[in-house]
Amino acid sequence: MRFDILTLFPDMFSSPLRGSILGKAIEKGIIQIRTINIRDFSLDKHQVVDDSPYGGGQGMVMKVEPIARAIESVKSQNPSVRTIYLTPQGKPFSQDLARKLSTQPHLILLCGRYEGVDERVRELFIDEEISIGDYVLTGGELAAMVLIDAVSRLIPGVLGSDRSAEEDSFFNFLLEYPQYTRPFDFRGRCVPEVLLSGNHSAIALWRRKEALKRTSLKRPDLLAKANLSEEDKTLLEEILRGNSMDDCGLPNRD
Ligand code: 4FV
Repeated sequence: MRFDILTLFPDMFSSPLRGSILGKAIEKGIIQIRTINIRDFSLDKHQVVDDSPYGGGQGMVMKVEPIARAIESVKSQNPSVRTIYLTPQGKPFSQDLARKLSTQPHLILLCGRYEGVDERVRELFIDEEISIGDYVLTGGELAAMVLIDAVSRLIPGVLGSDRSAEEDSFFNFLLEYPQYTRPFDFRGRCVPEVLLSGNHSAIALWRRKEALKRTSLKRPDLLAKANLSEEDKTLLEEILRGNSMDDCGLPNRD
């Protein structure tokens, strides 16, 4: 998968995308990331890329021409590339949307700055607007990195085993079950015995129950979207009846 990132700050992408899993995926050629400096497409002798808003008001607006040329420079190589604009006005980013985007071979990510882009950029060039959350950033770059990270790890070969993406939180709209590793007992807090039982069906049941419990406590809104089996519904009733102890005989903290 290829990402062409249109930005005024290409250096912001150097380290975050070079470390760890994404860095290896880039080395393996599974994903390609290219940053394109919008300023390079300004024909203005001072390479101006922003201007004051018509009608007055705060801040500056990104000019349409440099962005248009930058997008068309990519489209001249691949006319079918989809262009995404990261903006608070966009569709809320989600695991589901990440999964959909991970099927695309090539994406342009437009990172806004200042008060945003001239409206004609939207009208003429943007296929999809995506927001990473209801708050205002200084620029779309961090949002683009979030999107690249969440999408890339769903591409086969990026994560150690593709199975791990299937066990993600939100994979089927449930939060992930509690994870434990050594030591067994930390300051009197023990690892649930079932996890050491070797009984895989009992472990799977415990994990399912914990995922349901956690989701019903922390994100009940997700339960409505989760495709719950009949067994899940029975487990949920048990959970809502609320009678479970932890393995040190202590009442469950959560
Ligand atoms: C944003 C978000 C975001 C708005 C003004 C950039 C900033 C500045 N992008 N999800 N939330 N963008 O706050 O994607 O141009």
